[in-house]
Amino acid sequence: MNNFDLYNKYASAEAMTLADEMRLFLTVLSGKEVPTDRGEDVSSRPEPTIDDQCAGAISAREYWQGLSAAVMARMMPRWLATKAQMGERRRQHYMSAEFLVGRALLNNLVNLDMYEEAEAAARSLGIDLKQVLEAEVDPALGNGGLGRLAACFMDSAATLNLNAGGYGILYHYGLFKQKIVNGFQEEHPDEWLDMAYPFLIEHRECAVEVSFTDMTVRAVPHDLPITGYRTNNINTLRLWNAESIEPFNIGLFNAQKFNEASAHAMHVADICRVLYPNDSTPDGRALRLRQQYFFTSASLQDILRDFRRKHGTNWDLLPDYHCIQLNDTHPVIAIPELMRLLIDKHGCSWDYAWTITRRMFAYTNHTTLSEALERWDMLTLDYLLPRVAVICRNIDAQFRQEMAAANIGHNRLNRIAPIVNGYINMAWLACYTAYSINGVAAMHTEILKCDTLHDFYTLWPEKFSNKTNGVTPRRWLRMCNPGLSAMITRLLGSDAWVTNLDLLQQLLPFVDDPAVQDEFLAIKEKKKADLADWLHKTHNVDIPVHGIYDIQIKRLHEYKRQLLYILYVLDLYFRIKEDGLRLSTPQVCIFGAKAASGYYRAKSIIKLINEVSRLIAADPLVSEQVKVVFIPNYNVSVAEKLFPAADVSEQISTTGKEASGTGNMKFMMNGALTLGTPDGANVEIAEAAGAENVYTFGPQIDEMPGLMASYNPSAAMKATPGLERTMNALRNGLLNDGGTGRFADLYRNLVEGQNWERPDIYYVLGDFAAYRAAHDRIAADFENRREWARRCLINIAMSGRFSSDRTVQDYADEIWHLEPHAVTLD
Ligand code: 26Q
Repeated sequence: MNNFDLYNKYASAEAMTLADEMRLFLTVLSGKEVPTDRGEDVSSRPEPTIDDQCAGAISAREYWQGLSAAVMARMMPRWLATKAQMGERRRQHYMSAEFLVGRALLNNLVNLDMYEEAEAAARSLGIDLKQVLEAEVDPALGNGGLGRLAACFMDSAATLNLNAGGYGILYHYGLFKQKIVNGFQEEHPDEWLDMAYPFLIEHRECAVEVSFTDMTVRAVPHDLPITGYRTNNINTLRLWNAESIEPFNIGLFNAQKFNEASAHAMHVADICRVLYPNDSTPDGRALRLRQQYFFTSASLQDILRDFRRKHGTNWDLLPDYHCIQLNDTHPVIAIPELMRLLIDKHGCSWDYAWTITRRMFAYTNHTTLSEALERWDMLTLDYLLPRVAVICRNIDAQFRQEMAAANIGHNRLNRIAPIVNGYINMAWLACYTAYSINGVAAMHTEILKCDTLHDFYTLWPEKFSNKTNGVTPRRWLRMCNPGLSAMITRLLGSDAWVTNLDLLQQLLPFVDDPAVQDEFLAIKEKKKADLADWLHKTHNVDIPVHGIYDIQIKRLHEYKRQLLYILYVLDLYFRIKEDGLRLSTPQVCIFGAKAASGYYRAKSIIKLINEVSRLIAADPLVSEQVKVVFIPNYNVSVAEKLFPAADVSEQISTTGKEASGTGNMKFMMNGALTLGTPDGANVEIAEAAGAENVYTFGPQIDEMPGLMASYNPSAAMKATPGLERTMNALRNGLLNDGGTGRFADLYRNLVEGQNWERPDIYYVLGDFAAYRAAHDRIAADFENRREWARRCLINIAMSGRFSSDRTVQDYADEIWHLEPHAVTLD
């Protein structure tokens, strides 16, 4: 019996209490006897030792498993009703290599209005619900903003009653689990699936086959239910797992060739092992291409099968019933694959297939960094997927013909044709084929139109639109900040804001009220205390509760400039130690970031943050005013503890480089003030909150080209008082990089340039003075607590437009053309 049958059985059984259901699943899944409430205080139950667990004691994670299974059983009738009622309707599919969904249990309890019931059920079995929730391990299915955006969109689509689903990959170890050893990042496999994950249901009967030159793989779907807030609609995120058709070669095995017997199955399993294998080698690149083709081909086969069952072979109706949003270039290989399936499997002509394909796809761009625009060597494609390669060449030839007919010059053609110099550019392929192209913040879309995708914009301006990102207020406010949520609900007289975030503007009449300001400050203080407590318990790190919590959390990248922040802190160290500066309020500088495993300089920056932290901790005078904390293994559940505790939101990318940012929006909703460059969505945040309620520094986007052309970092360093002293600490031995030369490399890269590269291409030293001045203004402004609170409250009140409900509604209206349907239960 698989999970699905199990859940259905209990779903259809007579009404049981949640506690009974939880007990039942707990018994079945753990094979242990479940104790009942003995009237003890459950809030501080110690986690049983492994020995005790072997002897029958139940771990918090087992309780989590039992409760999650019980919640799944409760969801089944709605999930089945959604599938039944949405079956004949137009459907949108979000294809993405990442879905950073985060923990599922609390999210579902809140959405289904089951929190209190679950609290009581847990208590009756002798455990505290909070402990159960903390035992959940994050699914490791994404790495950064693009993956989290996909998860927020799933949440909003379900809440808005839209018939929208997701397709992705079931990574077994996700990205990696980050440990910090001696200040250095270490990567370890993230075994999030080590224990059965109750929210996934395998649908073996829906498996399809995906073929490469050297292997045919069975793609088995695993479905994750996506609940909406207080609605019956439950959408589906379908994640594909790769299996070998033959688990091992029995002939080889019987010939004692044990390794060889399993080698093929291992190669197949590699497809789903990790997110973004190191792509610095050709083998790594080929594996990434395999992943992309694997999940997009399986998903298209799934869509076509569904269509054929309902509408037969009337393929020109396909775009009326299905549309596909491509989350960046990662799933763009779906375009030639749909052509292949329509032509080779379903007998369509090229022209017929092309007309259909062009009406199916919409493309979202998430970056203007040229190194992140994916290009594949046609030789790799020829080897792995020869038929797809032929189709790509045909598309390229067709594009060139169309352009020649439109008198597009040769030079321009060779800039924008899908295949140039033996490489296929997936963004160009998407721009040619998709009926819609969008950027993720107003400024980003302008850069696409004027620069990155300018040629396509002149050809097809009507394809382009902006869809500024958003984040789900359920997870990022209602769930992670119950105290603030309760205050908002009380002041507004209703909790309607949870699904209509623009209502937060009704907070405006209260922002000048000292009682409300004080209440906000008390809620913030409590969240800081919670964070400090958690850091103490889990990482043995102590931070002052009464500090300015100044937080930078995001993937580590040079353009995001964690280096600027840590250099500022190092500079602060010298100002306190040598210049007699005294801070009225301690500054707590918090970092969280994973660096791609092959990204050398990003890893150097992590080491530097940890060394500056150590330097300061060892100095009594400075350490009572400044604390630097690098939180290992930053992920969604850690983020949920950080956003509510923040005073200052660090959004300091080099202007023009951050497409949007979404952490900036989560900080704003939780009442932190943005310290940022006029980049990405920061611009819109400043517009919404008012320039006086954010700290913007640095040049405007149109000033950047001129500044960079004449930029001399060494001169900037010398012209900025104190900066030379700070920079020299990177190379005079004050900071210890373990003899690796990493800090000297950072210095050279900023000041001198190396390997024919210009120095400091991200303008760190150029922005340093303005950034430091902004920090100094913050330190002064923070002292006026009520005025500070007033500005935080204005930020919260004006954060409504950054709800992903607004974003998804815009996609639904302007790109997907979807009408809502509220599922009914009989
Ligand atoms: C590309 C080629 C080879 C290997 C890996 C990649 C790769 C992998 C992941 C390229 C990009 C990504 C992820 C990008 C990402 O997360 N972008 C962020 O998307 C957010 C949502 O739109 C924006 O808010 C951020 O500004 C943007 O950086």
